[in-house]
Amino acid sequence: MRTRAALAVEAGKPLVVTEVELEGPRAGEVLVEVKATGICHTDDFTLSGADPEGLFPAILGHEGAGIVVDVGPGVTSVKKGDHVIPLYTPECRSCPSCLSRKTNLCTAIRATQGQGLMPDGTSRFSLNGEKIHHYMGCSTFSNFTVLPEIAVAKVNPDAPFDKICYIGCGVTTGIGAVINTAKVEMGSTAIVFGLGGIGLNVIQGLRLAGADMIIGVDLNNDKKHWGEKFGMTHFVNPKEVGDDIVPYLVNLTKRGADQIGGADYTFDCTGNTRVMRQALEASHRGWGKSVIIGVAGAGQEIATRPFQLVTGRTWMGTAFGGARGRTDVPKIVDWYMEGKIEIDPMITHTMPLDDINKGFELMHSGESIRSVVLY
Ligand code: NAD
Ligand code: AHE
Ligand code: ZN
Repeated sequence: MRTRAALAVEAGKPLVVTEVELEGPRAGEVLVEVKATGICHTDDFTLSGADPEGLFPAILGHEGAGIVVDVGPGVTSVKKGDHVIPLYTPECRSCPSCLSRKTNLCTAIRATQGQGLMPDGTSRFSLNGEKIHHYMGCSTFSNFTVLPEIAVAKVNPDAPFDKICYIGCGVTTGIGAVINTAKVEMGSTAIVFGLGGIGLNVIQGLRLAGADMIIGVDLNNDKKHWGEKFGMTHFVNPKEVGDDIVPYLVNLTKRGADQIGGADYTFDCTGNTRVMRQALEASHRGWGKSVIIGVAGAGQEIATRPFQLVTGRTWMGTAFGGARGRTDVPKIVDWYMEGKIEIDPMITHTMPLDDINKGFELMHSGESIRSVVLY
């Protein structure tokens, strides 16, 4: 079949909206009509050329929601008409990682996914006979896409596509980082660096978990009212604090008789390696946990004095908020439907596929929290 898609032709160039060829689902695969897709900073990161796994030409997009319109031989867990969210972290439930119960990082198809291919090592997308790469196993910047059965979560059919697409990455990553990865307890203190589409979901996750003090850090003062909307109690703009933000944050979080500062939990949602170090060093001596969510470009490295770890801080990271997609994503959709979590206000802009590049511009200018493309 032919489908309309936004094609990433080469790094650093705007996407080109065009018709491409899409082959139907093979064994164990499903064809999904994508109804809506968010634009995540990671799409921008890959399009910029900074992603060591970035391949071109490709169809980017990994934050979608849609309907199963066809299934290949042997598919048993979903059928035509089911509403689904594509999963860039699949859940096969039989690989050593899934069976370990220690990680959400299913390894069943990770190797081919990283090569922009389906599990059988081929692509379903092409243009004039030339192969187009899949992206993060999802390629939701195409109106129709093919996914492995293990990479779709079946969700409540009453849930609106234009909102729940965000659960395909941002919402789950932010809330999951708090609940699954950091395991934040009631009464905790926390610092969130970067109040964009991910950081605000970390904040709403912290509110859900019952954190007492939730400090948001962003270079953009417009993010103050955004953070406050979802539970932030204090806002800090590093540009207004001076050279080193760490002593400032440690002082702000001083509690208890010994007056040792530092937050119980800190989260990097910027992808900036300097900020990652600040986040670690602003966590509490003895027990602070610092979670890296942001994705850094090829060749970048993190650094700190080992003494920071010797004195009891833990540096950790999370992908997709530690969520097991087929198990956890339907539950998060239900939380949204039950009013337990907010999504609507964070979707600040919607647009047709033809205007997808506008969504990237809004991200760069800091005007949007999330832009969603509606097919
Ligand atoms: P975004 O562009 O919406 O938000 C980034 C925010 O960080 C902006 O508000 C910006 O002003 C702020 N910021 C930038 N530099 C800063 C600095 N030096 N100090 C303080 N604030 C700063 O991006 P997003 O969609 O929220 O994504 C955030 C990061 O998370 C990206 O690196 C993205 O690739 C990554 N990400 C990771 C996962 C995962 O599973 N680990 C999932 C989704 C996104
Ligand atoms: N390909 C990059 C890393 C990109 C990355 O870390 N991706 C996250 C999801 S970001 C979603 O917006 C992820 O899931 N990582 C785990 C994985 O298996 O890819 C690189 O540096 O090579
Ligand atoms: Zn993402």
